Amino acid sequence: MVFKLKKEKIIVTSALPYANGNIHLGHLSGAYLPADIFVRYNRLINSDIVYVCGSDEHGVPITITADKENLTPQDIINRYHENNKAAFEKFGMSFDIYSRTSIPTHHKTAQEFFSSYHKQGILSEKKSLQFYDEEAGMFLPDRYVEGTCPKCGFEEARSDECERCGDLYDSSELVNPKSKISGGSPQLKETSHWYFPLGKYQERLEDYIDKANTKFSWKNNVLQYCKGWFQDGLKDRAVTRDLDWGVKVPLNSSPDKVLYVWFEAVLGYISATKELFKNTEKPDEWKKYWQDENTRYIAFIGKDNIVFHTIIFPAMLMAWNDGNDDKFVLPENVPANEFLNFEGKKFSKSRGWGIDVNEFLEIFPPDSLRYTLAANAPENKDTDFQWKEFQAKNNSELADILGNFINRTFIFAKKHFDEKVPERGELEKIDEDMLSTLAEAPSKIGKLLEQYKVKDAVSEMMNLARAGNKYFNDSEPWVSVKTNKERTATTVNICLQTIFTLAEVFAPVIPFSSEKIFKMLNIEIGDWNESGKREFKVGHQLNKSEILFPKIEDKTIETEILKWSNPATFEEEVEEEEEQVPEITFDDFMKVDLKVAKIISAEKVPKSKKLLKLKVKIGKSERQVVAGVAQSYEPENIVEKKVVVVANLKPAKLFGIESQGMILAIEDETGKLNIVEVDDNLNSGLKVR
Ligand code: B3M
Ligand code: ZN
Repeated sequence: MVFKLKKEKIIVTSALPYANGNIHLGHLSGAYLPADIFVRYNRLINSDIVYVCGSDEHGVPITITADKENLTPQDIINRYHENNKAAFEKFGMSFDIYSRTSIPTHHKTAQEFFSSYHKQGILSEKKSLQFYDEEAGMFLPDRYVEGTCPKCGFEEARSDECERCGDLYDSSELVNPKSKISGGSPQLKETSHWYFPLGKYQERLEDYIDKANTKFSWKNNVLQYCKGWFQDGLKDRAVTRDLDWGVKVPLNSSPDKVLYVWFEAVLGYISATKELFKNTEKPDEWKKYWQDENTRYIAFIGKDNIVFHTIIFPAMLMAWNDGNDDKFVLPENVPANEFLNFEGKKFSKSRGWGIDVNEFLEIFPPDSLRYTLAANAPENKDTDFQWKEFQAKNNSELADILGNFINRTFIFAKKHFDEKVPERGELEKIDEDMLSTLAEAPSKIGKLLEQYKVKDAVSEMMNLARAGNKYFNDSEPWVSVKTNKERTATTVNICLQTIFTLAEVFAPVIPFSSEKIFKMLNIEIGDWNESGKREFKVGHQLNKSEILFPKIEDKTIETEILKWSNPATFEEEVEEEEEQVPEITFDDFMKVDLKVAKIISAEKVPKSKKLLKLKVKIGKSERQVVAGVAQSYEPENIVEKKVVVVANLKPAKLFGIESQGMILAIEDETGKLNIVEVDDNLNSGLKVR
């Protein structure tokens, strides 16, 4: 097919997976499949689009995996880069390039950015004390140090924060520090790092997000997340590390330092695009996709990567743009997804709870997985992958609706029309209705895809197949064939047209099957905008049909369930998950004394990010309550609110402050706490039950 490309250009990126483990279904459904569907659709509407991705190959986890296995980091990244590349390919990811951050093009690109900032005088060098592991010969990132909390004695406290009592302290106060890498006792040692002044960009970032949102409607989960960061205030970020694995800091004065992995990983999108064009006739072509103001940049990620793509990367690009003539575009949208869980629990690479994509695709066809994940995409909330549902999506939707419609049409065409497209007779209302449904479907589905509403788009696609089946049933060709063959011809003709349109609109989601359908129809995929209107010539020869979606047997699913649900592999995980909430009796419930209270004063608790010290009035009495809502409310915005308190909770000390009760709040999907508010005309002291 030859398309005339549109003028506007699009660059699409998906998060670069770390090359220290295999990707799992959760990754696919968050940052990869939605992007691939968007890209495939755009190619069909003639967009001039480039889609890049690759492995993120630096960072401490990779060196640790290497040490554990007695291999070099290079061995580790080679293994996982190849595994993941193969998995993506089997799954039908249509990257223009799957690059990697260990290549020279990437190192050079990242160093250029650092050097530009350094030259512009943006970066500052600051000294600090950090734990150094003599045995391992390295400075330890915070999460690799553990010790006893100076406050409460908790033995698994982190280097500057205790998970149990919430205290924040100086690393030098940690008692008995231990290195998680060597097990030895690390010493504090002075080091210096380069800092990027993120705070200075806050205003411009807020303005950028505001404008981008107004124009391109960002997802609410993404906006809320950014708002939280802005509320806390952006701070300087260290962009170098004391490590020997990574992109070297391009300064003679910092020979043993590398760039912080996140700082360079996001630049991997740019280096991947450079690499794509490197050995072509136009090696500078990458610039068109990054530095042309008519280029649209869309970054697909999972929710854990939001800050890096909406705040840090845009700030880095702004800083580059301030000092250089060739200016980069900023993301027009970052449609981050929530998480896909696996049978109710979080996927976890390290704990073996998940499904390896390569292995999965040895047993099941990629399109069945693509369809299931797309229909169940975690667009606005976490969703769950369940084996039984996967089987049902394949058997009752792909096979019974789409496959069955195609199959029965082909059987009729073969038996009664010699495998050729028959001529339509006079159209009846039912035919005209079906034809107009066909004509409308592609633009309706296209609009949804343009708004990143994959789930809704997929449901419209299947609805079109449902409409096809209904048309077939209502037309009763098995009756007309005996009495009025012209009617049968019309029905079969329109059913074949429907299959044609189905193959086109389903192409972004189930590309392998779509290709097979086009082969059966003996025609090529065309321009999406023509789809639903392009008509077969009368007498067009069809090819042999084949079964597109074999059913998945119970037996097969049971085996998989057993294989992936080995309790030993997720025991640890279970502990972390929500416990099964035990039933309580009415009397148990009545023991909780819930009262309406009015907040009369609020202040921040020094040194704590989470706590507010509140005074509340319950009837005539006053109480002090320490509440963990500081990340959701400013003290001045919470005063005067009428709330619900647990009034008979045993007093406890938090950060040394006594708390005499608890305020009810709702934790939303983003972890934000929303206080349960009571209508203002209800008096404080009233009982809640
Ligand atoms: N490698 C984290 C992850 O795999 C990180 C993404 C980088 S995107 C530039 O989730
Ligand atoms: Zn503690």
